[in-house]
Formats: sequence, structure tokens, C-alpha cells
Amino acid sequence: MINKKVLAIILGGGQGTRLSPLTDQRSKPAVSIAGKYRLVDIPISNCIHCDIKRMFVLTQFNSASLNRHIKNTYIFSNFSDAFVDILAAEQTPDNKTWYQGTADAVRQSMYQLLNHEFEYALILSGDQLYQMDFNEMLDAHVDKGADISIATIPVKSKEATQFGILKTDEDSFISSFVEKPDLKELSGWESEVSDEMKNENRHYLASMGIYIFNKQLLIDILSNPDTIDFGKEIIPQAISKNKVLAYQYEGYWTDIGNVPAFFEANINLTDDIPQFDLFNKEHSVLTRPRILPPSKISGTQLNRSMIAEGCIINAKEIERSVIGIRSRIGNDTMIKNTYMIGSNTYQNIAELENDRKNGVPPIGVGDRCSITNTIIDKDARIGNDVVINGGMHLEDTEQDSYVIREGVVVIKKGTVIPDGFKL
Ligand code: ADQ
Ligand code: ADP
Repeated sequence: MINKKVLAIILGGGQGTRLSPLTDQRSKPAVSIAGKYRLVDIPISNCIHCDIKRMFVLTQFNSASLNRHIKNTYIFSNFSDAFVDILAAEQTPDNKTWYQGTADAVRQSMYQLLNHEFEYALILSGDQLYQMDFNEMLDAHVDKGADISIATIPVKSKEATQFGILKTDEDSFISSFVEKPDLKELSGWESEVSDEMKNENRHYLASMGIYIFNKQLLIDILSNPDTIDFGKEIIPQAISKNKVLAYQYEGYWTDIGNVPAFFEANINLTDDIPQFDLFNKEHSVLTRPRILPPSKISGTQLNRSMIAEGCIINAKEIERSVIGIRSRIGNDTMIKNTYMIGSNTYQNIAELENDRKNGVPPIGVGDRCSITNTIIDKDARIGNDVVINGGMHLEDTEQDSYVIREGVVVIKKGTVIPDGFKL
């Protein structure tokens, strides 16, 4: 029953610049993943599967789509104490600033958290793809008498620079920690890892940014207003004063906090046996049940693609792509390595006719297009005969209707790409 003593705190994102432009008009937890879910569904589903059902989502701004999604999705019985509440950074008479960092976000939300009884705070990132049983981590935390526990995963040296890297003693307590070390700082930070991890060259233990804190300790630590971030200040300071346990995890886990990683995580879902398994019954990803018709597909050769509900597709070929809810794709169009997020609405015949009269492409992708290595955000209107050929040959750029990040073209939400556009 330890999970009943847990309050989950999901860190829903700072300024969101790394996922821009997907976060320009919505908060990060509301960004769509796999064509029908939202990022916040991942940590919430992990919690629900562990019977941890009291959750706060801390976000930098309150977006309508996040509110609507949470309100319409996570509806619990009146007779349970379960809830998912959004706490957006807000100005109060005592506090004029947005969340300055992860620890500051928790500090500013503390007065809300303390309205609930709990013994352990489970602090989670909102931009990671993984299916994890937090109960095992909680059991280890209690069995070992830890003050703080951190989930860790072995990573390669190339990735180690993006994470908090740590070393442990023989009892798995953390003896040293460095946040995002340079490559040249890495020597001496290797840990003893399993043979499987050794074979994959994953010698460094990284913090997954998943923490369990005993309640009183969290309150005490956050009473120092100079601490802004868990990774930068709190964890490095805590290891000398507290018992900080490393909980080793070796399953699939990936950080999807920037555009290229987000793109890759979505496209990888189309693998024959994807590392993140949406078809796993025990760890299913929960989301809002929408009442959408089945997708209607005509004349399309589909290879290794995922098509969400409510699409109308007449394309010639779709390969290694994820096509989100309510997508409309025209005749003779080819789509490859692309994540089309979908649309919020269907246009009716009169609206389509009106668009045609006004020379505006309808929502979706038009006829005879060729689109590769692209993310198409919601409600974009891509005309006929458009060619978008993303890839490393393109330089990073920021335009009105699209951006390019490490070869991935992102068509912004609701923008118009005119007939004949070529990239
Ligand atoms: P990062 O992921 O780089 O490193 P950070 O940018 O602090 O750390 O983000 C952690 C989580 O908090 C993300 O989900 C982010 O969106 C969210 N977040 C950031 N600022 C926020 C704010 N002001 N308000 C609300 N949410 C916010 C951290 C640790 C590393 C660890 C990696 C693992 O610092 O030690 O290795 O996570 O991914
Ligand atoms: P999704 O999660 O499917 O993207 P959102 O909650 O973001 O849906 O809603 C998207 C848009 O769809 C809303 O802004 C609204 O215009 C429209 N919408 C959703 N549900 C309804 C409804 N029941 N009636 C009318 N419009 C709706």
C-alpha cells in the first residue's frame, strides 16, 4: 500500500524552447505523440498502472488544449481520492516570477501539494518515453531506508554529456554526481554495469530525472530559495548530507525534449518491434477516448506506418510514418519518414468549397505532394504539388511557416504551405 502514500509531481516543462515550434501555442505536456496521445499521457499512464493516482502537472503556462485533455481524460470516481491537477506558474502578490527551474517549480507549488497527505513525492519529467513500474523503485527506497532515490540508466559516453552522471557505493547509494559533464570530464566516471550494458558500451550511470523524496526532506531542502534545479543544485548538494539511493533501470527509456529526439521517438514507433511498445496490455498508454470514425484509405501503399482514427487518405504511398487523428491526405501524394500530427477538426463540404473558392488549401496535405523527414503540426494546410524534402542537407532555420532542426522540417500549426512550394 506504499503507493497510497505517494504524491506524483510531473514536471511539465520550462520555456519549451527545445521543442519549439510545437510548444509555441500549447504547453509541452499537451504536445501530441504517436498520432493520438499527448506527452503528459506517458507519466500519467505509468503512475496509474502503479496505482499512484494523485498527480500534479506543473507547467509554465496554462494551455487550453492541456486543460481540456486532462479534464476530459482523467476522470476518476467521486468516491476515490484520485486526481490529476494542473498547476501553472502564476504570479501572486509574493511571487512575480515564472518557475525558474525544476526545483523552483516544486517550491512554488508546495502550498498546493501540502494540502494533501503524503509521505513520498515522486517527481517525474514530462518529456520522456518509457514504461516503468514505480512500485519497485518505491520498495527499494523504503527497504534501503533512503532519503532520496534517483532512477538511473546506463548510457554511452556520447549521451553522458546530456545527463546527470553518478557513481555509487557497494550499497547503491550515490557517492558522487556531476550534472551534464563535458566529454573530457568523463574519465573516471564509468560504473560497474551488466554484461548486456557493457556489450552496448553503456558504462556511465545517468540520472533519469525521476526522483523519490521523503516529504519532510523535500520541504527542508526547498526552504533554501537559492536552489533552482534538481540536477544542478539539489542532488549534488544532497549526496553528501543524505542517503541518496540509485535505483537501476535497464528497460527502454528516452528523453524526447528536443525536436530531433521527438521526431525519432515517433518514427521509431513504426519499427517491426518498437522499443516503446504501445501494444503492451499491462503498460498501455492511456488517453482520451475520442469518438472518431475508422480511417478511410483508398489506393495507398502503406509500409511500416501507424494511422490513427478518423483519417481520410487517398495518398499513393505512405512509408515509415505516423499519421495522426483526422488527417486528410490527397491523391498521388507520397509521405515518407514523417510524423503528421493530425487535425483538431474536420472541415465540412461547405468549408472545403469555401477554401477552394478563396484559393486556400484545405486542412491536411493536398494532391501530388512528396513529403520526407517532416513533422506536420496540427491543422496545417499543405497545398497541391508541394515537395518538402527534409534531411541533413538542409541547414537549421526559422521561417514564418516552418523551422528546420537537424534536418527535420517542422511545419507550424495551422500554417499554409501554398501550391507548388518546394524545399
Ligand atoms: P534535463 O532534462 O536537462 O536534465 P531540465 O531541463 O531541468 O533537465 O528538465 C527536467 C524536466 O523538468 C523536463 O521534463 C522539463 O520539461 C521539466 N522542466 C524544466 N524546467 C521546468 C520548469 N521551470 N517548470 C516545470 N517543469 C520544468 C534532468 C536532470 C538530469 C537528468 C535528466 C534526465 O537535471 O540530471 O539526467 O533530467 O533526462
Ligand atoms: P484533440 O485532443 O482531439 O486534439 P482538443 O481537445 O484539442 O482535441 O480539441 C480540439 C478542437 O476540436 C477544439 O478546439 C474544438 O474546436 C474541437 N472539438 C473537440 N471536441 C469537440 C466537441 N465535442 N464539439 C465541438 N468541437 C469540438
